[in-house]
Amino acid sequence: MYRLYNPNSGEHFYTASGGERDSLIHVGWQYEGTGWVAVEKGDPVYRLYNPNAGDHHYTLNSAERDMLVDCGWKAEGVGWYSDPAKTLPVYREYNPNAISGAHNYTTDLNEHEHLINLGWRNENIGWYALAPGKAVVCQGLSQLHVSGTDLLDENNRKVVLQGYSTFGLNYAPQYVDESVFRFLKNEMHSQIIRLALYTEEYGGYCNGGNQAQLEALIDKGVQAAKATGQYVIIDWHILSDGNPNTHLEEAKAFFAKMSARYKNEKHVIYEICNEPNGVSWDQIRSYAQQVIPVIRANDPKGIILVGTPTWSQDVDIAASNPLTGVTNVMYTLHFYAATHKEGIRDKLKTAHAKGLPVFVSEFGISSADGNGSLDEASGNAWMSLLNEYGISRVGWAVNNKAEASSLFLPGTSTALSLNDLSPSGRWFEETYQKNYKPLPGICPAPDQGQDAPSNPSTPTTPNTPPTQPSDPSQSTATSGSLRQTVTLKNHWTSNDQNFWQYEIQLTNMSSTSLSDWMAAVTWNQPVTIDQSWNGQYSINGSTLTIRPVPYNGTIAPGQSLTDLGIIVKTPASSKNLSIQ
Ligand code: IDC
Repeated sequence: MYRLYNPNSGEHFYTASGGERDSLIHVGWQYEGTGWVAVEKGDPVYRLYNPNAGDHHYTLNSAERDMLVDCGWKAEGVGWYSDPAKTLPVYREYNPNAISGAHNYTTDLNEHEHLINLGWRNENIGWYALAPGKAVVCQGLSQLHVSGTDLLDENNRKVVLQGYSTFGLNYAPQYVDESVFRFLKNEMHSQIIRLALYTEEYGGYCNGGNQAQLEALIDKGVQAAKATGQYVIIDWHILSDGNPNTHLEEAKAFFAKMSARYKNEKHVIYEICNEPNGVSWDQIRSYAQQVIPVIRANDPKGIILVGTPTWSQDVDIAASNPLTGVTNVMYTLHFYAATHKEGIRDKLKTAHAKGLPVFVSEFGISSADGNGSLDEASGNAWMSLLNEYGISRVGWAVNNKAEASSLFLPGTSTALSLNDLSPSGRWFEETYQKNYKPLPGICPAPDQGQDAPSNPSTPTTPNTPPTQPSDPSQSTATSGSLRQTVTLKNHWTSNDQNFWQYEIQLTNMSSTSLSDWMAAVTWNQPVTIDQSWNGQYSINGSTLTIRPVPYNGTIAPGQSLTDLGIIVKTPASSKNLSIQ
């Protein structure tokens, strides 16, 4: 049974069909080897599909199948067979926080127990297998390539990278360090680090900087990125030297050296001019047409990023006359959200419509000068568009300078913690956490997953499915076709009592209408009701039962009741109320 993973919904899916496997891989599912070996004939395991949640469910129990069909699930026939000799149990667990991908199935007892410790519900044995499966491990960083407007990995899966730019290597070399890069990856959800090598600024590569030292720092950064599993950009950071041709010869010599050194490193990306300014696209184009062949002479594949006019804003102009005869090239767009808004987004829309591959190799939510006030709303509007187009993004900058775009607060050291984050750093951490898409890694070809396990008694270790972080102020549960979401909206103390206000949302997940519904909420301790609305509420100890009032007794298919709510009280000493 092939096992596949959908990084968008978190669902694992199992199929015996190689054709179905391949078509799912083609649309972005990750191949994870085999889940188990099934018998060819035995007890049927039914496969069902929930068109609302986009989720599959599998069961041996025909009564459970029929009940789900009544609730609107689609029966998809027999998925596979369970071994009547009960050779090897396939355990089933349920994640109460997930809407889709809520079940996991495994023959590995360790995985089963691990998930239960993480808060999954034990649903015991789903069915029986003949032998364990064989997980494939996808690891390492895949060589990327450009296709249309997209960045794809070696398995042609779409990749959207997010990460951070160092500050100028000449100014802040101390952040080029494996421990810092590890912090950015583990705590700030980074997958790519940009090494900003200023050319003309004080102490830059073409302005008195110690070139050997700067190159050693780049090498340290390239190695640290690799050691922490991140891509890395070598950024020729022109800025006050607005015309890239000013240092054309130095750029050619530099990229000849870099590409010779890193031609076999799949994680290295070259950015040949940060922010051209006061110069036409024709001049930048001519520069690029000379520097790119220098890189290609050594490294035929590495991604190359090319700056665009007006501090890398005019992607629309580049799109009207892109480079020719080059491959794996993308064009950069930079924005600082407090300054650059709809007008620059329109340029991106124009460029995207013309098929220009765009990479946001630098951005911030401060003003264009890297300082001033932050505009998170504008930053969020930018994120939606980048997400819609699947454009990779790199934030400015890993530093503790007293300016708004620094990720870390002034005075903090390089022994970083999340307490060191500036307001901009906090926005990046939260935004990147929300948008995180795991890197797929280099996966063995599917056929290798067909091998019979060499030692059937050794349990395989399939990748652990993602657990949705449980939000203590919200709880979601589904019972039959009713999904309930209970959200803590407010909490206050008055007259020596704690008051907790909840909003309750009920959704009919089925395709038939639901009447005489009943919902229940259980807390970790007894509560009493202070106020309630739009339902009949009764408390028994720590359990609340909700039944309809005359005007909301029926919920149409797919519809929600959103106006139910309650305020409950606990004694002053009971400060930790949580939903079970
Ligand atoms: C800025 C730094 C600032 C420094 C200046 C010149 O934040 O402390 O004084 O460079 O060395 C860019 C550039 C990037 C700028 C950044 C903020 O690529 O080098 O860094 N910015 O001004 N483009 C738009 C904004």
